Amino acid sequence: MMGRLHNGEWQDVWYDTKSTGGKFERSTTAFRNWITPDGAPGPSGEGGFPAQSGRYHLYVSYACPWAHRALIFRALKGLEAHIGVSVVHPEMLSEGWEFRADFDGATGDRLFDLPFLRDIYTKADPQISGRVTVPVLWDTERGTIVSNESAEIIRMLNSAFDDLTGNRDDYWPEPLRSDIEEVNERVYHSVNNGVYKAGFATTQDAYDEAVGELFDSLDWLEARLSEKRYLMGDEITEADWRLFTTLIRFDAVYHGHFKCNRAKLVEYPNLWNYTRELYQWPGVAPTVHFDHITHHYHYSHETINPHRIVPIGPDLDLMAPHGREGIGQRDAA
Ligand SMILES: N[C@@H](CCC(=O)N[C@@H](CS)C(=O)NCC(=O)O)C(=O)O
Repeated sequence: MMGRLHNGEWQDVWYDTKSTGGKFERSTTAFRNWITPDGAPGPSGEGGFPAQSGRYHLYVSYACPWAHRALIFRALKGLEAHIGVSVVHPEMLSEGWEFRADFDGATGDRLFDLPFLRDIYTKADPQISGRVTVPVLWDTERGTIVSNESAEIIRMLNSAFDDLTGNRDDYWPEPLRSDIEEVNERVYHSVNNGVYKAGFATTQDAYDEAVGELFDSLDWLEARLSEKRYLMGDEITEADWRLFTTLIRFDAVYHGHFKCNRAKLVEYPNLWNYTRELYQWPGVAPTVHFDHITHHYHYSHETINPHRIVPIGPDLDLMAPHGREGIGQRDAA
């Protein structure tokens, strides 16, 4: 199974849920610096990471919902020509994420041709301890990791490169920030991470708690989206993109593999239409790779699916008209 780094050495261990009563707990992230327009320090970490074309590189998995956020923001903000990408192989096994390229879309390590993602972490810090996760935002000039926290990477991409690209679309608008944070908080704990808590639970109680909170939140979101076109109203924000990366994976992996099966996403009219609208948003569909998504989860989690059988479905019609145009308009009138 997968592992972690301890003082720069690879250890092959699965998540420890014994110490937490069968509950899955996601560990905190190590690199918390920020790219800013002029290299001034951001809200955490140190400065010295100015926005420059061609300087930064994103390491992602197409399977991973957290890495997917970063890929979406790279597309929405027109950063494809400015930030390169390397895509790991969807199988995350005893060596952790690998740069094998024998899967359609897996690129290998485009910067250093290293075999494993952990080699990027030890390049940044030879003594590092912790999990080796995607996404990773790499600085080619200083030869280190700027950040491996997707929530912060998307905020950098949202604005740091605006002078360079001229794209001033803002998914983190000042007047909505506290409302966005409030929704993010619930969505993170009960939905984005909630599906993992359900899937990785090793006691019935831990599963019951996670899956209960998950579906309470999906009901709440369904009601909210029956009145608002987007989570904050008429304007699409980061809150929507953070929710989207979980919803798009829901029926393909979380419903079956993670036992989140009280209902399917397609059974929620508003959530399903909303997911299709976001999927159809310019630039977004090419960031969604169901082959990587389906293969990764079913193949990598031996404790859940020991025979690594990758299921056949479902067949989702994501390009069907979403019909969301009129939602929320009555209130505005
Ligand atoms: N806080 C991180 C979490 C990223 C994360 O957990 N990524 C998963 C893939 S979906 C991973 O790389 N897991 C490997 C591991 O935990 O060892 C973020 O949002 O950027």
